[in-house]
Amino acid sequence: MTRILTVPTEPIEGQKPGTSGLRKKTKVFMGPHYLENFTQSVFDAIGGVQGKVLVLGGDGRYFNDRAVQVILRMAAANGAARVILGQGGLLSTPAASNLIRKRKADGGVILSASHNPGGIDEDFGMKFNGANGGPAPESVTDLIFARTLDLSEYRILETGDLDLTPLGETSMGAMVVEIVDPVADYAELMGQLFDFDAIRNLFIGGFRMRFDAMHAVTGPYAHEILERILGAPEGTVVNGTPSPDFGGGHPDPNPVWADDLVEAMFAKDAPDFGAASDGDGDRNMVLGRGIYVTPSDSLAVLAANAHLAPAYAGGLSGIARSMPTSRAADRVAEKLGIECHETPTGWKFFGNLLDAGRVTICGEESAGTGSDHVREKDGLWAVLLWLNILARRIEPVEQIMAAHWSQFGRNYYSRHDYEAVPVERANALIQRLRDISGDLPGQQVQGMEVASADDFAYHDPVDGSVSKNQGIRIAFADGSRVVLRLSGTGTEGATLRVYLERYEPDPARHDLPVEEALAPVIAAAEEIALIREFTGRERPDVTT
Ligand code: VG1
Ligand code: CO
Repeated sequence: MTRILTVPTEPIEGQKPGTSGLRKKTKVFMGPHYLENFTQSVFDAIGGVQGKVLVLGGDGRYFNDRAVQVILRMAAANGAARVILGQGGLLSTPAASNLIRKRKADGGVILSASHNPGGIDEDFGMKFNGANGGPAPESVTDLIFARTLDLSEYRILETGDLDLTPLGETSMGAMVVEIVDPVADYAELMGQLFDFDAIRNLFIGGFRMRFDAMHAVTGPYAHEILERILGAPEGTVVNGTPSPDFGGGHPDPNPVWADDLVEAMFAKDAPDFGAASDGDGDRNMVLGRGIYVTPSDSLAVLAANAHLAPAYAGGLSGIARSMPTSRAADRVAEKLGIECHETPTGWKFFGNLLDAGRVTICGEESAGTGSDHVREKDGLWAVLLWLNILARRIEPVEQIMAAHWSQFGRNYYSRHDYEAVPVERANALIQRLRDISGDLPGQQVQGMEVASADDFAYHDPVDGSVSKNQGIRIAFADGSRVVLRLSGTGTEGATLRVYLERYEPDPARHDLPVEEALAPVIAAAEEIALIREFTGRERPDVTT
């Protein structure tokens, strides 16, 4: 017997989606009505789910399994026709995006706090993607938030748990639940985009790779695609079994949290290629033997070489990058004579450009790259595009980077994060920069002249919407740049991100240590923004 319950509730404060969905401490999400309120608000904000088809899955972190049961019961009680669920409640973010598009679903719910650690004392998250497979735009997240503030009841089916294991159709009340292999459709899509034969031959030729899935959701995808389909030797994928707390680690593919991989790639017997992905599989880190490729450079190199992969052989329509991402990709767009767009941080801002066919490849400095094949950034996609390029160019990564820099110049780049800063102090730092930005142009700082300074506002060229206060940009006359913004994904205090960039055209100066190349820019950021004074910190917590 199943029965629809209408449960009275009250608005819960703070359910405002950030850069990528709602992220909170797991215990907050587990609190009374918390998940239920947010889920009902999402359903209401999109005009209800009566008769609709939804995709559902998550990155397998602690509480994923429980949350899936609640969302299924609420979808059924709200009249959804069908939920397409990843087996075991698992789906990587790009795989969910693909399923929404492929199955023409009305949208999807992805349970993840991405690169944030998982566990009962760590983080949980939930995001909603629309029918194009992409993260809900601000217009929708604003409606969701507004609904959380006047919600008075939610609907949920009174029924037992569903077994999430058997593939195929089952039902919950009047709703069909279709449990699908989380990997199959995604692997098929990758096979359509890339030259799998060329990559297979690369591995047959003895090419060695190490892929670190960081105990997160891409493990099963990487085992299947890299080892089983492409023939990389077993053991290529490490940390490939998803665990609810990501093995106690931080599933963030950067040189700090994936230091094991960095060590392996800088060792004497290092493999030819190294890569890692994050909690929900949308980020990637790429390394060659003895070289780390910054995400901003990776975007530029992928764009410059994408034509070597079948899906992009006809060329790219345009490139988009998030504002703090280095301007290396802009130089590639210029050479290719294609559109180049600068958008606010967060993948949701790429959706309109991709839907309109104005850009093919997008990227973010935070290790996200993707294309118009889905509407999310896609970690394994980036790794496979790199492999496709390596299979065609037969050159070490280091050589590919050197050639790229000598052709386009090098954008030295680094990001400094100050975590868990008191919110008022972080806000005060940004507010002060807003106030003084008008006076900065023309000033000399550390021997560099400020060319422009503003608080970035994005005017979406497709739907005309405007997104203000997206971060302080300070550009110098020599091509250097400092960007400062506050994170929208943290769950404790404020995280100040300082993005540092310096352009170096001279190939004789492309081998400098990054900190050395950026020294004047780092000093200029401090001089202008008074970071030490406002944060009370001597140095950043994380440098990537
Ligand atoms: C961070 C990154 C941003 C990324 C977002 C979601 O946001 O900077 O580039 O889109 O995380 O990625 P913020 O607001 O903390 O800087 V994921 O892989 O965490 O969904
Ligand atoms: Co992610």
